[in-house]
Amino acid sequence: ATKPRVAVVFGGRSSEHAISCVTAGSVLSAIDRDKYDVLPLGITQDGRWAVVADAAERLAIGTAGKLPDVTDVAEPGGSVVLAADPTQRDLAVLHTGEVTDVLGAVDVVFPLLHGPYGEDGTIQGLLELAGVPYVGSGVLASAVSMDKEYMKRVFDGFGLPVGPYVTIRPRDWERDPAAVRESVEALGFPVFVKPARAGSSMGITKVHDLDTLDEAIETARKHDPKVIVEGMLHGREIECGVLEGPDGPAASLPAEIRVRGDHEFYDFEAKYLDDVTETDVPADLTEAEIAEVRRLAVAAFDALSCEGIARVDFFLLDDGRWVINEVNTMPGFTPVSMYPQMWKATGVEYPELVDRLIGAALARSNSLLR
Ligand code: G1L
Repeated sequence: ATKPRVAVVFGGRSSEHAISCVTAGSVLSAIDRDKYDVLPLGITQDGRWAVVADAAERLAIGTAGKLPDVTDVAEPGGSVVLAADPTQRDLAVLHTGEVTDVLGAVDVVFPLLHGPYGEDGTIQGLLELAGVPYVGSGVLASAVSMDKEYMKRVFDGFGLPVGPYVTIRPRDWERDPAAVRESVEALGFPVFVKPARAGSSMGITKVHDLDTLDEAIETARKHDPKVIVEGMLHGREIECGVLEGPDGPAASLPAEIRVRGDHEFYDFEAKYLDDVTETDVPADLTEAEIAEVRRLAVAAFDALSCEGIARVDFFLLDDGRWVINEVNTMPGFTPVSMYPQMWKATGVEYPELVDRLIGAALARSNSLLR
C-alpha cells in the first residue's frame, strides 16, 4: 500500500522564521516514516519555496523532472532552509507555478508558519485553492484568532467571558483622538495598548496615564493601523491545550505561567527570555477549577470553529472568575513548548500528538461534513 504523503511547510517571510525551522525539525523527526512519506518544504526569508532536490522523484509528485536543477540556497536568506533538513542534501528552488503543483500532489500539509502570510489564514487559503487537506484550523478560525478585536467579539457573541477593551480604528484616531482618549480613560489605568493583529508581542505598551497614551497608540500603529486597548486584569495566567480527536475536541490539563521579578507583565522580553518566566505544568488548581477551564477551552475552540489544535490562554481573576485572553491556532510546537508539555502531562507524548494531528486532517478530508 502507498503511504500518505505529508508536506511539512516551514520558514517563511516572518520574524518567526528561525523558530519555524526549529519546530519543523522536531515535527520531521517525530513523524512515523513507516506510516507516512515526508516532504520538507521550506520557504526562504525572501519568499522562495524549496524542496530537497530528489524529493519530487522519490515521492512521485507531479513536478518530477520539471524541477530546476539544484540551486544554491545557502546565500543570504536561503541558508536557514537547511536548518530543518538534517540530511543537508541539495535543495531545489521551485518556480512560482510549481508550488501549487507540489501542494496539490501531496495528501496532507503540516503548515508551520507564523504571523502575516502564515497564521492569519492566508496559507490556509492557498491550501484550500490547491485542494489539499492540512493540519490545523481553516481560513476563518485562523484569521479571527489573529485579530484581537474579532476574537473578543466572537467570544462575547457566544456568551464566553472576555475582559474590557476598546478598539481604535485608523479613522477614529485620525478624526477624533479626544473621544478615543476618553473611551480609554473609562477602562481605568493601567491599560495595555496593542496592535490588533500581530503574531508576537511586538508593539505592546503598558500605559499608566493619559500623558503616555498617544505615544503608545502610535507605537502600536506601526505594527497594525488597528489598535486594541485592554484593561488590566488582576489574576493568574493559565493556559490549556485543545486537541481534536475522533470524538471531537478535548482539553489538556492546564498550566500556569508566572512572570518572575520586576517584569511588569508577560511581555516580549519575558516571552523570549525563558529565565524570566516560570511555568507549572500542570497548574496548581482545584479539581473544580480544572474542570471549568477545560470546559471553557473547548467552548472557545468551538466558538471560533477551530480545527485540530489550539492553545487557549486565560486569566483566573482574584475573584474566581475566568476570562479568555486569547486563542492561538498555531502555538509554540517544539517538544519543550507549552502546548506539547501540557499534553505530555495529560498522557500524550509528542510523536503521538503529531500523529493525531495528521490523522485528524486526513479524517476531515474524507468527510463530507467539511
Ligand atoms: F499545523 C498546526 F498543527 F496547526 C500548527 C501550525 C503551526 C501547529 C503549530 C504551529 N506553530 C508554528 O508554526 C510556530 C509557532 C512554530 C510558528 Cl513559526
